Amino acid sequence: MTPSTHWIVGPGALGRLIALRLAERVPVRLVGRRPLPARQTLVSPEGKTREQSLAMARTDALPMEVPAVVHLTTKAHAAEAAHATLAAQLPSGVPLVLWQNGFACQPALTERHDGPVLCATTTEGAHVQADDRVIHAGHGHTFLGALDGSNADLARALARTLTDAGLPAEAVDDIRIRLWRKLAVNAAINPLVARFTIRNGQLRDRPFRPMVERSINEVAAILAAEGVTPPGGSGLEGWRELVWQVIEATAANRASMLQDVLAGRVTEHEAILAPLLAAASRHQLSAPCLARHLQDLRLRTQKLAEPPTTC
Ligand code: KPL
Repeated sequence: MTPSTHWIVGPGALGRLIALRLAERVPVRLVGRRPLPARQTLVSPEGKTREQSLAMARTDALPMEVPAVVHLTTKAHAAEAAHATLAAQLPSGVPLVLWQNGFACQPALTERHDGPVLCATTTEGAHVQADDRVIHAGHGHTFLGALDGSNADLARALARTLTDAGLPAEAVDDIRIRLWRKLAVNAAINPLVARFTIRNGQLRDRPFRPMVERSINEVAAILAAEGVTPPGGSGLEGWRELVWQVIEATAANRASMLQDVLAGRVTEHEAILAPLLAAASRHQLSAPCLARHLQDLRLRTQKLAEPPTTC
């Protein structure tokens, strides 16, 4: 029998959004480390609620079924460990879609996975309201493709399935550039809003505006050296336009890194800032603001891991 079930591994906000939308079109199974209620509610950006039952499985006790596709939707820092657990239980050849932010796990997992690998980058906005309720906060667009441009038919077929399920998607042959562009936006916005506990729109005001500009200058210099262009194709101005456009469009939002900080979770700093700083060092560029953000966020992660002091 041809496998038809899409496994979504990592039932955070994005994972559950994808699962609940895809479930209207194809068989879906949501895979995670802890049990969640099978009955899930999705609230659309227009405020419509829709309840659905999803098939579930625990990562450490997967069913015998062979999935048609595995969508890995964990946070970036959890992706490689989740993949290792899965890979031990999957036959070879199962396509994998990586939905992570940043540019850390994508090259490693593309190399390691025994089957076709696509990367996805999306501007769909979602957050979890409860164990059984996800808010689809804003419509977006998804791009899909393999780092080396291979498996174009698979990317096109998946883009069609996602689009039919209400998540507009497009197969592309330059996903690497698109991943770096999202990383650039995340690097300019996320560390600052997380550090000052502010919504994205507050970055437009003093004293934050010059801080954003300094981050953009560093990001633009690094990406120019890496040969990554902004969407308009015109250097620093192109990056400034992109970042300020996103800040404007998401002014009322709390960025994902701020949500992680507020919830006491590890942030995605290693996936977003570390690849940029590695590129800076390859090109002998200094990036003091980005380096300071990475250092602060690493320090915070260390503190999270320390046992609470008792007296
Ligand atoms: O992707 C984002 C996030 O919250 O991580 C945006 C809204 C673009 C901010 O960087």
